[in-house]
Amino acid sequence: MGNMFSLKGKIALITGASYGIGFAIAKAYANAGATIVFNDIKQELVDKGLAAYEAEGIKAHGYVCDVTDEEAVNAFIAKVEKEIGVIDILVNNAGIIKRIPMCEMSAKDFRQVVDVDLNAPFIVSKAVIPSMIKKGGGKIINICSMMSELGRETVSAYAAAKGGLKMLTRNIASEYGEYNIQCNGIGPGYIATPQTAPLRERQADGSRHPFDSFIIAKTPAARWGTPDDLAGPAVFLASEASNFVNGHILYVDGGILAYIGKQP
Ligand code: NAP
Ligand code: GCO
Repeated sequence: MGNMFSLKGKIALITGASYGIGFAIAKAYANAGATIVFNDIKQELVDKGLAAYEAEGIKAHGYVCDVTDEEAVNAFIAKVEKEIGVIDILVNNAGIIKRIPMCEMSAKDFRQVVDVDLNAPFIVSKAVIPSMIKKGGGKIINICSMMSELGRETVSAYAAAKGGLKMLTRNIASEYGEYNIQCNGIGPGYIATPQTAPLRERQADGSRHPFDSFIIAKTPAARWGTPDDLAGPAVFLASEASNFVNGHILYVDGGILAYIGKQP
C-alpha cells in the first residue's frame, strides 16, 4: 500500500497563511509533498510569511489578495493557475473576529466579520471549483469553529458566520461531490494564536486570564490547542485517505464538544 496521506505533486492554496493556523497547515502540506501558495492582505505580512516558510526550508509562493474582494480573488486565482498550476487543495483559513456584545455591535462590524469568515470562502471556492472540475477533482477545507455549534457572549457575528460556513461546506459537498470534489470543514477548539491572545493575557497580578482558566477547565485535554494540533487532520482531509469523506466537519477540540463540563 502506498502512502495514502502523500500530497506529492499537489498544489495547495491556504488563505491568510502568513502565521497562525494557516501557516501550521501549510507547513504540514509542504512536508507531505505539496507546493504551497498563500495570500495575505498586506505585502509586509506576505514578506513575513515568506521568510517564515524559508526558515522552515519551504519554498512557498506568497501573494497579496483580500479574500473579500471578488475581482481581486478571480485575478489572483487566474495568476496562480498561470504561474504555478491548477489548485488541487484549497483551505479557506483567513478569518477575523470582533468580540462585541451584540446590542452594542454596529451592522457595519457585523457585516465585516460575515464578509471575511463566510462570504470570502464562497468567493474563493467558486473561483477554484471550475478548474478542479476540469482537472477531475479537488479538496476544499473550510476552517470552521466551536462557534459553528456553540454560542457565547460577544461573538454573534463570528458564530453566525462560522455556523454559515458549516452549511456552505455541506452545500459545496452536495453540489460538487459528483465531480470528485470533497469539501469538508475543520472545527478547531481553542488554539493559541494571535486571534485568541487577548483571551490568554496575564492579569496585572500575574494570574491567568479568567477566560484562559475557563477554557482549560472546559477542555478534557486540559490545555489550549496549538496550531500544529491541526496538521494531521488537515493532511487527512487534503489527501486521498479522505476520498469518500464529504460534507463532514472534523472537530479538533481536545474534546470540548463531548464534555458537559466539570462539576462545581
Ligand atoms: P489569525 O492568527 O488572526 O490569522 C488569520 C489570518 O487571516 C491572518 O494572517 C490575517 O491577516 C488573515 N486575514 C484576515 N482577513 C483577511 C482578508 N480579508 N484577506 C486575506 N487574509 C486575511 O487567526 P488564526 O487563529 O490562525 O485563525 C485562522 C482561522 O481559524 C480563522 O478562520 C479563525 O476564525 C479560525 N479559528 C481559530 C481558532 C483559534 O482558537 N485561534 C479556533 C477556531 C477557528 P491580518 O493579520 O492582516 O489580519
Ligand atoms: C472566542 C474565540 C473563538 C475561537 C474559536 C473557537 O472569542 O470565543 O476567539 O471563537 O477563536 O473559533 O473554536
